[in-house]
Amino acid sequence: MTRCYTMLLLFMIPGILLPQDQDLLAVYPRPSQSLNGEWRVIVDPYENGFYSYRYEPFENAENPPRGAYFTNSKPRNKSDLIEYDFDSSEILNVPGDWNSQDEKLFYYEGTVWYKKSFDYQKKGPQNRVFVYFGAVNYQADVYLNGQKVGRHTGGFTPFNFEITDLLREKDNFLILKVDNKRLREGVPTLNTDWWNYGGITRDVKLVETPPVFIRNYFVRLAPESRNKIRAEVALGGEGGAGEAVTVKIPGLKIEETMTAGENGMAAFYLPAKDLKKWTPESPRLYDITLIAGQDTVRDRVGFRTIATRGQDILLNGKPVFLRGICIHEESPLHGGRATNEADARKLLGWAKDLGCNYVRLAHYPHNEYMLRMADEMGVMVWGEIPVYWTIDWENEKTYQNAESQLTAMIERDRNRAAVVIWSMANETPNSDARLRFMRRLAQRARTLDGTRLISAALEQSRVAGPGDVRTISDPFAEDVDVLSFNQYIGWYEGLPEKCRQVTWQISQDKPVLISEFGAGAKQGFHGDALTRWSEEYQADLYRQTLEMLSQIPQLRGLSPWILVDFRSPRRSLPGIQDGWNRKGLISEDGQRKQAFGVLQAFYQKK
Ligand code: GCB
Repeated sequence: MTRCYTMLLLFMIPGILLPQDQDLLAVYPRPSQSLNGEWRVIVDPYENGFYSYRYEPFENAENPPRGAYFTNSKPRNKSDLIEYDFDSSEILNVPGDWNSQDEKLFYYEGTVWYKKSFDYQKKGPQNRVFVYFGAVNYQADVYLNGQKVGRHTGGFTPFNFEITDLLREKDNFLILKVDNKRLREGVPTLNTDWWNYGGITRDVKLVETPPVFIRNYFVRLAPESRNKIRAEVALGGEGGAGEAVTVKIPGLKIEETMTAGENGMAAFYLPAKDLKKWTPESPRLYDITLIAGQDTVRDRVGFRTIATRGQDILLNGKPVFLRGICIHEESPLHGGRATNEADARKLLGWAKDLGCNYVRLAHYPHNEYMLRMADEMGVMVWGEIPVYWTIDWENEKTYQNAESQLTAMIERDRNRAAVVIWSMANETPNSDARLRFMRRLAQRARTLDGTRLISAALEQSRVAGPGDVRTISDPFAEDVDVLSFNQYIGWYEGLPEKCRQVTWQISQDKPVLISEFGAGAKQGFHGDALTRWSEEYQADLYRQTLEMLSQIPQLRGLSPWILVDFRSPRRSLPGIQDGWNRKGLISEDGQRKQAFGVLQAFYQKK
């Protein structure tokens, strides 16, 4: 079945794919050459390889001196002075943070240089080659064969650069200056409650495409007509306009072709007859193949709808309760940042053992394996950007940084049926500047993807007057689809019995999610329910909190803080915390605490 549509269709619903972005976005489904593995590194706290002794960046010079580390210079003769040598320097594994690989880098925040050598045989003479990074925390300056290819800011989102013109068949050297210094104007800012793991923390790949290539695509149920699939395909490279684009979904007997328009985009409406919707109980994914000229991309995509009606969240039109848990991107298998499929399977497997159908991936975009695994395992996802606590709200550059992280997250993950909520921020203090910032972000998210719910983890407040009545007075509550907030009654505020004194008056006619609650407990430490840090205290807090929150009529889900204990430099109490936030339901070495069973029992009844 082949049909052609005019490009007029594209303008009938808000533009989703952005023609101005030239990045190659669909990377995981493509064949690639991995540059994972051992990289040579030089730790450079004074940025000696980047700045001259007059503190001028070497890269600004027309001919950077050989002392610039990205030139990868070697002594030319026995008298020559070169004060570094990648090839006899230490080794770190990529993907991986440096903190958990080398004891002396445990607390390090600054610059580390990375170098990898490789050969590369292009498959077609006209083809293009890109170097792709799943994430580098926090700023990466990238050089190939001594030339700068680009800079990227933001520690949790993917990026790539085209390197076609610089690439050789033999002895390429790829060098990165990676800097994880925290910055007041950064996103996140100086202060967080998680470890600032530095390094090339996700996969590195070389991806080859034909001259015209599929840059990105968005395939989902058409928001305006639920019995149709909407597939948009954006081509990159010269000459995308007029290229034939084909979408095949064999499981639905779909194969359609159309011609890309002036802007290199093709947009299809495809019949969705007999389609099995994606649900947590039955996470059906369909193989899809996209073909444009010589380029082919294969992916697996699920179809479902998510919406709100009054105070309900509707999954495929039916009310659903989100039985969730928060997760940080830390590996229970090898320590440090989680980096691979096995980590994702372990973390999401534990969430499923707890009875979850939903996870909040806090507080930044997690690696792509988590999202793909959530699709496969049937776990709904809240995705978030690190707009956390006291961001520099007045600073336009900070806004642009947050917006580009939001864009990169949505563009990477919007084909994942698992994702149901985009979160703009966590516990941000109310002010006019902050409200403007957040509203711009929410507007941007809706433009990029009108098919998900928008939220943010807000804070609750006390109503003046008699009794202890709590409410949500944050004006950003008007802008969200789902009203979410964190609360720590019984931990930061009084003892667990306080839950019995508090009542809730939430006036917004929206579904409510509790994005966090919790208490610290050291696994194996026992006492009575009033003994801080004991498993019994944490379990009692869970019991009392669940009882209290169940009184909120609009309650449609929870994601308590947190699945597993995680490293935080803010948590120093010897013998108990030792550098770990202990609010996990599971210890860092995989032992369940009593509260795990309390939440599991609650979820069994939901
Ligand atoms: C919060 C934050 C989270 C912290 C947690 C805590 O409200 O959102 O990032 O780790 O509290 O343990 O205090």
